[in-house]
Amino acid sequence: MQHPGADVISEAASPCAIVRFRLVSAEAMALERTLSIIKPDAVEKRKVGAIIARLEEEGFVIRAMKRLHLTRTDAEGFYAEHRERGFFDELVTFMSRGPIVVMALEREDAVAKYRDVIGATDPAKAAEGTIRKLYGTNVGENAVHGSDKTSTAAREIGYFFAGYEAAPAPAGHGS
Ligand code: RTP
Ligand code: MG
Repeated sequence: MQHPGADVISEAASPCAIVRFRLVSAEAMALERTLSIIKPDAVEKRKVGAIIARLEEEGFVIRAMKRLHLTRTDAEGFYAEHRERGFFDELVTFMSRGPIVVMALEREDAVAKYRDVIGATDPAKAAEGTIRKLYGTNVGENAVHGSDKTSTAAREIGYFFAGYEAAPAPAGHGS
């Protein structure tokens, strides 16, 4: 499809038109961020490299990344929204049993696209070829976490990364 700013640039006779083209271009390429966690089961299975390779192939840029081992309290804080759910104790026990890898990922439509790539919560119900289908173990131990909306993503990225660690890339450094 022709870029929405292309007509403007082809007719561009003035600096104003070029500025307008740049604005349209930035709008069309609105980037989003999402928080990814490679969970303890996938780290134990040594699938970190395979999962990161897949995410890069899907167009995600890693803006920040670290490996860490959550305490039970850390896991309870991260998943606080699930505190009343029957699986909460099982979830925080699992998430704190071994190292995880957390990443702030960026691409267009990152939150929805990432959830497409990981598949349904239960690996048995996830679509063929999704990360949870390929590497998940069961509904509790499902290889990866993903933010469920952009506001959640901002909070979750802030849970693991200081502002300077996940700072926006300078203009022209999109990868
Ligand atoms: P996540 O937050 O980890 O990306 O997963 P999700 O949105 O697909 O699913 P959510 O409902 O937010 O559940 C969070 C995590 O809790 C564990 N879980 N266990 N035993 C169970 O029935 C059960 N249900 C959920 C999973 O680890 C799930 O990813
Ligand atoms: Mg969730």
